[in-house]
Amino acid sequence: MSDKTIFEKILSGEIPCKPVYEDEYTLAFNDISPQAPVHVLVIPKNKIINVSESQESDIEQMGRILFAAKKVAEITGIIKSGYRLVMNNGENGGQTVYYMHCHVLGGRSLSWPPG
Ligand code: DGP
Repeated sequence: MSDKTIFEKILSGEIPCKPVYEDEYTLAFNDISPQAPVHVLVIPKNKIINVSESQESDIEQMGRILFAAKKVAEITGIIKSGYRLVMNNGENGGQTVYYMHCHVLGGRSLSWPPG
């Protein structure tokens, strides 16, 4: 039985996806269940489970995720209007896929605080 997460299957090409943005370190693609007009996920190409499990050696990779999120905001046209970056972490944080991902949400006014 495979214990690969869905995002590892996307990275390996096992599950097809149309990238919104891709570089040497990251891949960004539309969320399957969009919560806003723009809802893109940015994942690192090297596995990190979440912020809690991250190591000092992951620092550059995590910075790359944020920079890729900015690229996604440019590509999707929300860079000027504003957007939200979310990283759900662990059970109470609402993380369902245990492979680090940054939600890029925009295209409408987002409320605060989150539920
Ligand atoms: P989180 O709750 O933060 O772990 O978010 C996981 C997100 O992943 C959730 O918004 C739905 C999305 N997702 C789950 N499975 C798939 C998939 O197969 N394809 C895509 N594109 N997104 C997925």
